Amino acid sequence: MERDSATPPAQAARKLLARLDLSRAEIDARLALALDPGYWKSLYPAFSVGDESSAPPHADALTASQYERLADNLASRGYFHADSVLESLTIDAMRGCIETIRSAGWPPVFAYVYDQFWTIWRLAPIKQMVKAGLGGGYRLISHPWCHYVSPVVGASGWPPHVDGNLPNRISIWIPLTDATLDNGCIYVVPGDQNFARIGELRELKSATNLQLRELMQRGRALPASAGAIMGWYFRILHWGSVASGAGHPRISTVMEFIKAEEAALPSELPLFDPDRELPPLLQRLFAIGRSIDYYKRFELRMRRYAGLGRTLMRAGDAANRKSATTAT
Ligand SMILES: O=C(O)CCC(=O)C(=O)O
Repeated sequence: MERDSATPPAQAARKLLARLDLSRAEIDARLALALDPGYWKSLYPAFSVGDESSAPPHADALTASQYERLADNLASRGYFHADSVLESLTIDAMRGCIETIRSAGWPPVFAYVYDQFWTIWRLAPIKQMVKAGLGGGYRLISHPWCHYVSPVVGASGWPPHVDGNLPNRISIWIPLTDATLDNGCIYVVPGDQNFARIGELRELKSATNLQLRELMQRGRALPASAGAIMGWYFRILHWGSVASGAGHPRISTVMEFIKAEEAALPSELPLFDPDRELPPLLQRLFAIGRSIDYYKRFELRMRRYAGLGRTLMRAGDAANRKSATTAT
């Protein structure tokens, strides 16, 4: 038998956490529900599952001067922030969906079973900005996520990180409630000026006092109203800040994109073409499962759902293989 080399407190903590994991019976019951489009439709009737004919949301394209400014910010600083871009009707419905999913005991990312969480990325201003960053023909990466920061003291978004030390990728983040200085808005370290030094810093296992102070001083808070769009290249350092406890939850959704000519990592597959049909339910569940597994390093509470995530990936794998065969 293999010896457990963890310290006794670490072993005790692991045992305690393991008790929170969904049981096999709970995973099976949830899998059966997750595979049933009828269940999702009755849970949130305002949204559809696999209905290509349902009306896509609307958003005006960015004006030429808006676009020029934002594209310039993205090119020079590595990120952009556009307020008041998406209609409140669209945003309210998405927020309502996440609240409903959560109340039914699912992690918020299950909102990605619904068509509307996929069609949002096809809206004109988002397409304009992803194209500005990556050129035409880009694809969606299988890493959807929904962030939910409760309005309690000490709750926080994700700690400082880069989305990957990889070129030709961009993340687009949409706040579904106002993201404020009090409820955990995003901070970035712009990639301008001494970007090379900041880039190196990201790789360091520890930082000097000077590096740490420089990094803190460069951090820029990005409060944003619901319906804004924000985006950053993968190598831009960013984080969700710590909430002070007052006000409303900070809810947001995010999607990652990759340039047409860039080779994806296996962990980014399958990629989705934003100009083709929406992914089938099984592939959505695969992407949800993958993200749960991937992002539990940022959100410890996702450990509880890790077994479900892996089960969804196994269920979705056949759909991935089928779509890879049809695409060739
Ligand atoms: O919303 C957050 O707290 C962090 C968002 C983020 O860093 C991301 O999605 O990459």
